[in-house]
Amino acid sequence: MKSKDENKNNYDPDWKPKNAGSEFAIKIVKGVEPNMNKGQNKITSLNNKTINLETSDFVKGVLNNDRTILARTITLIESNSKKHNEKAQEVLKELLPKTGNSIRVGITGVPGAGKSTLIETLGLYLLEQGHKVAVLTIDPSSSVTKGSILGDKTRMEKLSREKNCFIRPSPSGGTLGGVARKSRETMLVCEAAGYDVILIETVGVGQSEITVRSMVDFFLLVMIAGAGDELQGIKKGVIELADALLINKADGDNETKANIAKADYSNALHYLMRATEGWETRAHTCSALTGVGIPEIWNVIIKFISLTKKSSFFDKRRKDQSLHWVFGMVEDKLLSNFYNSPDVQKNINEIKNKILNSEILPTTAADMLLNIYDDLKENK
Ligand SMILES: Nc1nc2c(ncn2[C@@H]2O[C@H](COP(=O)(O)OP(=O)(O)OP(=O)(O)O)[C@@H](O)[C@H]2O)c(=O)[nH]1
Ligand SMILES: [Mg+2]
Repeated sequence: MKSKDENKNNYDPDWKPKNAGSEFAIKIVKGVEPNMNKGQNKITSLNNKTINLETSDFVKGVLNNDRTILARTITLIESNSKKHNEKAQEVLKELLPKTGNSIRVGITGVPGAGKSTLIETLGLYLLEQGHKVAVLTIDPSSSVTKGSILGDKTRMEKLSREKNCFIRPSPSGGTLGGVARKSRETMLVCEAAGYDVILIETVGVGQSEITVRSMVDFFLLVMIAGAGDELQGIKKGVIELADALLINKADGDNETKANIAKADYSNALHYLMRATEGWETRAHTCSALTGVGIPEIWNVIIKFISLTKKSSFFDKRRKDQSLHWVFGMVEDKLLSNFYNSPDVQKNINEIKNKILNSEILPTTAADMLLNIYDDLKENK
């Protein structure tokens, strides 16, 4: 609530304690509107232009791989404004026939395993081979830590200067579902712009690798020798998502250890489920720092793509992924409608308290909340 003594330029914050007296001295000072005509604020003026561009301008710009328009299209996708999202959907609809022609590779592994360094080295190698490479990262925690994004920018320094490479860090904030939806759409836009290899980095510490697995053709798990499975947080389930294990940092004193780890994992893999029908997941070694083993891992990926295309598992997986995507969006929308509905918001705290005080059963509470939501629907 703004206080009565609010004036045009400053007012009390919403979180001011109820009974605070004059000793509560914090005021919010209103920002100054940027002067858009003079283009003093780049972001606002960019947004302003974004709104003014026609759908056909976006579509043409992306298809011509105009990097500025490509970046603006992605900004539309990532925006939380309804207006921007509607525009983004119009653009995507036009671009859809031009999408799908890339090799989509997910790269996961614990923090520090060398994912970004690998992407830099592999990316440069792919550019030499004539590919166009887009790099996306999925990090739902980035809005809090900001750490890995900063790190990635410096670690992909050479790659980021290449004209046939486009790097886009994770959209910040929001739920993993929301971040993933945006990244999926960004991936499609990059494909329409002619990028034929999409590399998606995610930190392998939780749910995000399952999300990335559901977006890519090939899933690579980057590991380091000698850290111990426990330390690496690698669960059997994560290994079972992978199409290849890559033991990185096989250089200097570490090379022997990496080879031992490779043999250990190769044995273990015999007893695990395969991520992809008809494909045997194997362990490999590389050094992202020196480049040793990088062409070899790319050959593994090429072999995988050609084999799964032949067996039509490639198409089947992509179709399944589309379905997964659609229902994921439905679930996200339903959940946000539920939690944002005014009646649910009005009652949810009271119901929570009743559960905590053992006044009602959890099942009753769930019914109550769903009924409140239903009532709201009927009144509409
Ligand atoms: N010796 C050696 N060091 C490496 C290699 N690859 C990466 N490193 C180093 O390991 C550290 C972490 O590398 P990153 O590429 O940032 O690792 P990451 O997995 O992307 O880390 P997060 O993004 O923080 O999860 C850096 O200091 C790299 O220089 C390698 O092949 N050999
Ligand atoms: Mg990284």
